Amino acid sequence: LEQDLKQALENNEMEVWFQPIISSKTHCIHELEALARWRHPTKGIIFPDEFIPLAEESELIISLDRYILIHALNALKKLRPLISELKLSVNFSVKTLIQKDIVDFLDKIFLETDNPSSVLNIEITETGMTKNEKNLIQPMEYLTQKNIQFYLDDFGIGYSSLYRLHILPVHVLKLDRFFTSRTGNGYRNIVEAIIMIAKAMNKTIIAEGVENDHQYSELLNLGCEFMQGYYFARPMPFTDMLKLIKTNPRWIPLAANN
Ligand code: G
Ligand code: MN
Repeated sequence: LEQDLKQALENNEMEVWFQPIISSKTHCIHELEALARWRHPTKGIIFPDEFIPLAEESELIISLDRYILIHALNALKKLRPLISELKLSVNFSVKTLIQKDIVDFLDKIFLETDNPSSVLNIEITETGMTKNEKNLIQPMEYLTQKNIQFYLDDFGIGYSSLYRLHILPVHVLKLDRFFTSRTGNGYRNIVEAIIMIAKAMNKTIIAEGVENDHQYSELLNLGCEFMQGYYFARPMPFTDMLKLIKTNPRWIPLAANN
């Protein structure tokens, strides 16, 4: 599979799909998350949970992250005339972020794709952070000065160190789908506490994996400002995203893509 994956990048089998992140109250599109999808010649669409862990074991993850970033920024350039301040979230491995040439690489890509650096949010997970904590601070602070924001992905199920939240320039916590799906199931207090911690630390919360009306209203009542999930829209290829934005320039009709 690893050899397959290397070839997939060379043969452009890797696609970027987009899922909107929605403002809870207005249902306006706040930004888009870029998600990797592998269109395998014989196996069909393969989801990232099947190939990211593998890619993480090698240096392949760096090429993959960079590939997704370039393709997503090219797509964003085409969408920005429709929603002028539209932003993009891209998932990065810690490995990708601590590459020595990361700043030069990003500068070059912003120039080539004709996007300002401020359009980009970088999502990172806590996996791999413990080993590389010290090496992370410098690139994160430098990129923050270029108005790139950092999101902590899958928050609540990993290490979720409050100390780390304090020392790293993280702007947003993405509440893991695990909690979103259990708001009515004994986890409401934890979700409420996470939202309070975020507010106290001056960070924004995005709830991932919102799938139904019940989860939506619970999270809204708990003060969660932004949401993402099948309830609003599924991840979709660029052409579908373009169509959706053209017909609904600012807001997402509920279950537009279900
Ligand atoms: O690790 P990260 O949180 O970036 O992964 C996001 C993944 O979750 C994507 O592959 C995406 O397709 C999937 N996803 C997005 N919204 C939902 C949802 O509402 N329900 C479920 N089950 N999965 C979702
Ligand atoms: Mn993510």
